[in-house]
Amino acid sequence: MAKAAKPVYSLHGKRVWVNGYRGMVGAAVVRRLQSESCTLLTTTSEEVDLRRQSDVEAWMAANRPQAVFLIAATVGGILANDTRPAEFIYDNLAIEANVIDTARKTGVEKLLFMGSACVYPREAPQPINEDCLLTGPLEPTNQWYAVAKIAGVKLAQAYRRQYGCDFISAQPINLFGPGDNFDLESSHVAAALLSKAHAAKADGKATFEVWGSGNPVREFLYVDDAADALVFLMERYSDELPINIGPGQVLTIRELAEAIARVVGFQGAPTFDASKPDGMPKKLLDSTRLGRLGWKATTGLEDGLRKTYAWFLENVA
Ligand code: GFB
Repeated sequence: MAKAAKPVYSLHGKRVWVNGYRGMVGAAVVRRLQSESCTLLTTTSEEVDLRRQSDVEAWMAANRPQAVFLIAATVGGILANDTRPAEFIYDNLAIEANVIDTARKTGVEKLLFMGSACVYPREAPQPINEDCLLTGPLEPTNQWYAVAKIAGVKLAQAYRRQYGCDFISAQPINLFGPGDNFDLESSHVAAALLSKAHAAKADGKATFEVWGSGNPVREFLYVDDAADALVFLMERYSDELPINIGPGQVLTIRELAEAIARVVGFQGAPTFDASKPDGMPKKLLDSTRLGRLGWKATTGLEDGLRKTYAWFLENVA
């Protein structure tokens, strides 16, 4: 692994705002920042509705964050994306525009906007590198969310160019981990299948249902690794090009379902519901640029799934 790039910004002694901290990623960033000597500021959507410009302006003027992790977003898995397009595009556009513009007005020193791997074209060459942004049509099931996230990347770039703000953006691949959403209608695949395999085992069933063909290929990153990468980038990256975050390993959804069955201790086999969408056929990020800066994921998939299942058993089941 490359030696870690020199820090370009220090969180030491800074007032650091992590929004969306009750979500899986925000909570993991808060956990990660506990080992940094900074003052943590957190907000939930009940405390500050980031879709309302006046609320954002009032909160930021009163609390004066110096560094911002812009994590808050309306998120969900393939079905939620496909069936709630207005929420996914409007909420995310409003959140990003309000926070980024107010960050400039209130003199925020550094802001990291969390994008998503779904910003890249459906037919992008694999592994997908950062230059593929806006080179082709998007995956239809999550185009609304993708358009909003692309706008966030562009906002960060525009504020760098016009105002010289040190705003950056990062694109993590599909995330999972403790604090994930396990609701079957709105969750992503890893949480959904952990929950379904658990229920099948508890009910003595022979199978659990997996949406689609099982053939899509995905890369998964454990959320605490993602949080570590976000903090790493906050301190060591300053450029207008968004930067990919992924461990570089892929598997099919069928293989994921089998790994989850092992972790849960479910003896049966998954079945596939072809009436449900597959979404993007393959999503693997080229994270070479991040690797060159000296960052690497450390949690293997099954290890991460085991930790996530332990959290599920304690908090949800
Ligand atoms: O995780 P997921 O919803 O997100 O689905 P995407 C990944 C794959 O798992 C798809 C399949 O091929 C799904 O059809 N899958 C199988 C399931 N069973 C299930 C299940 O029970 N629940 C879910 N949710 N999927 C997301 C975007 O796309 O990518 C998000 O929709 C986000 O907005 C994320 O950007 C990175 O990988 O298809």
